[in-house]
Amino acid sequence: MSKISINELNYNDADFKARLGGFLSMDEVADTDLLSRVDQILADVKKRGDDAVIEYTNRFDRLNVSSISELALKPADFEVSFNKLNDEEKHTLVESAKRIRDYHEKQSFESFEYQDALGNTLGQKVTPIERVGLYAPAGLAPLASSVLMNAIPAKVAGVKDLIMMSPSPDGKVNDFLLGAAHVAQVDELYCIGGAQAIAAFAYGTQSIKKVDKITGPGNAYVATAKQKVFGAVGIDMVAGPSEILVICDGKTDPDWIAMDMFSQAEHDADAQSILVTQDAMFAKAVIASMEKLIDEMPRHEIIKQSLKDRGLVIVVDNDEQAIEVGNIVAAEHVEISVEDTQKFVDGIHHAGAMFVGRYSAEALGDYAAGPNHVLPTSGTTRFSSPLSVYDFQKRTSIINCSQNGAKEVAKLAESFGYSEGLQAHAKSAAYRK
Ligand code: HSO
Ligand code: ZN
Repeated sequence: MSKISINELNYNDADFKARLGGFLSMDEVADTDLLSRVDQILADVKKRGDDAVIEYTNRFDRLNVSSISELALKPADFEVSFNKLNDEEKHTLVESAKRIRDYHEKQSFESFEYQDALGNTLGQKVTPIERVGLYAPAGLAPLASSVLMNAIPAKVAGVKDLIMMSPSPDGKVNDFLLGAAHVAQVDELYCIGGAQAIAAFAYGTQSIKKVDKITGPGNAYVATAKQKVFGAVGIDMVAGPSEILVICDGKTDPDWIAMDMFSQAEHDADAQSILVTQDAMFAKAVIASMEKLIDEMPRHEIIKQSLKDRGLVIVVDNDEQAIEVGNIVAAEHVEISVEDTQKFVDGIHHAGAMFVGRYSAEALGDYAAGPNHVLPTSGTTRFSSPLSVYDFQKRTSIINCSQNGAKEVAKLAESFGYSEGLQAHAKSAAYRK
């Protein structure tokens, strides 16, 4: 009896693109119950502040606190958590953080200024966002790597106050997660989770100052709350389930490819792993590897479910078809496990991150290669980019006209004002002629 069930497609199937499209879209079932509970929590925290946050936290995390200060941790507290880690854990956090910092230091918008021919000075002033809220889920798989991936670009951008919220169910904190907060130089942490954390970030309370932007992953409550508070504050992105598309020429060890597919599938049952290859025998070999390796996986149930519902093995005839499929899927992660990688790097235009060559497993990038692992999902790579230093900066335009330089610009503006029927604009400009 086979343990793995995965969907198989061939580029030459008559209805190939329609079937592929069917696997890519997820049915969006609006959970009206969840939506109204989130609405209620947001409204309640907005109205009652600290008291509401304390009540929800006590109820959902089974605590018994009477003030926000009992939920607050300072950098010295996360340092205590860091010091409890063993040497390997400490090294992992410190070295990964260093690599992530090195990469992100290459990013950032630059301020500039130039003089036009008329003698006006025009420019752009870059300013970091002042106060950022970073959410980190606790629960089954607290992702310390996500703390690094969110906090480091914020700090590189120059964010002054980086406030983290993460729940402490039954009063338990995760030392590895807090250790990551220490390494990433988080400024303050509240043990608050769920929609109540997002509400406190967005609206502020008597004890918690509101932030300007919220980033970081979370469960359905957190994700929904983030979408709803957008406008009052900025948010990073609306993340869907994680995806990987692996293109392989059949010459990589099938165990490696099977494990790369598993690494995506183990995130959750909605995650998607897709293999594209010209070698039908290799496709079979990867499935055989999956059969062999699945029992070793503690999260085998999630993996099997994900592969069954959303996993795909696609056989194509040539590189061009593989590239076309890559561009249709527009995946969050694209692994290019082939000899001649450049053709694929050049040909695939829609991908959150590319993992080039047989040694670049997605897992390396998830944790420690350097680039950010917060990536656009669900085909949004067509128009958006990985989380970066740019997301924690904003730009202000500078317009500094001299008396002489203003004259010509004012004539244009005056004329524009009349054409748009905006008299005051036209006159205001004309005074400067
Ligand atoms: N693959 C996830 C990131 C992650 N993986 C965190 C493990 N931990 C989204 O890119
Ligand atoms: Zn991952």
